[in-house]
Amino acid sequence: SSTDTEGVTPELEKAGLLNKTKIAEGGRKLRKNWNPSWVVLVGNSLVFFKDPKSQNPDSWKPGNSRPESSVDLRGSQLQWANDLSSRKNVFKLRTVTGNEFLLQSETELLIREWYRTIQNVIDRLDKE
Ligand code: I3S
Repeated sequence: SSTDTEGVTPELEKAGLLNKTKIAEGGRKLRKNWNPSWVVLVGNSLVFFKDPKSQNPDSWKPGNSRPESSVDLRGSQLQWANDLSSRKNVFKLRTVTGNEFLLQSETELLIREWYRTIQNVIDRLDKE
C-alpha cells in the first residue's frame, strides 16, 4: 500500500487455502495431522496461518495477523509426493533444516500453480 516504506515490505507473490501437514521436524519423522491452512508466499518465505480470520491477502502484512509458522525457502526442495499420501495432488517441501511439509489441494490446476510459483522462488534464490 502507499503507506509501506519502499523496500521494507516484500512483495506478495501468492496466497490461498491449501491442506497442510508437517511430516518431519529437523529430520525426525512426525505423525501426520492434515489441516486447512492459509498459505502466503511473500519474499523468500512461505507463511502459514490457521486462523480463518487470517484468510485474506492482507493477512501476511506485519502486525495484521499472527502466523502459525513460516518457512525459509532458500535451499528448500520441492517434489511431487503422491507416494506419501492417499490424497491426490500432493507435493513435499523440505527445508534446509530438515523440516518437511506436505501440501495438497483437491484442485490439480491450483496445486500445479503453487508448485511452479514456489519452485521459481527457490530457483531465484539458488542463483543469488
Ligand atoms: O502416511 P500414513 O501414516 O498412512 O498417513 C495417514 C495417517 O497419518 C492418518 O493418521 P493416524 O494413522 O495417525 O490416525 C491420517 O489421518 C491420514 O490422513 C494419513 O494419510 P493420508 O493418506 O491422508 O496422507
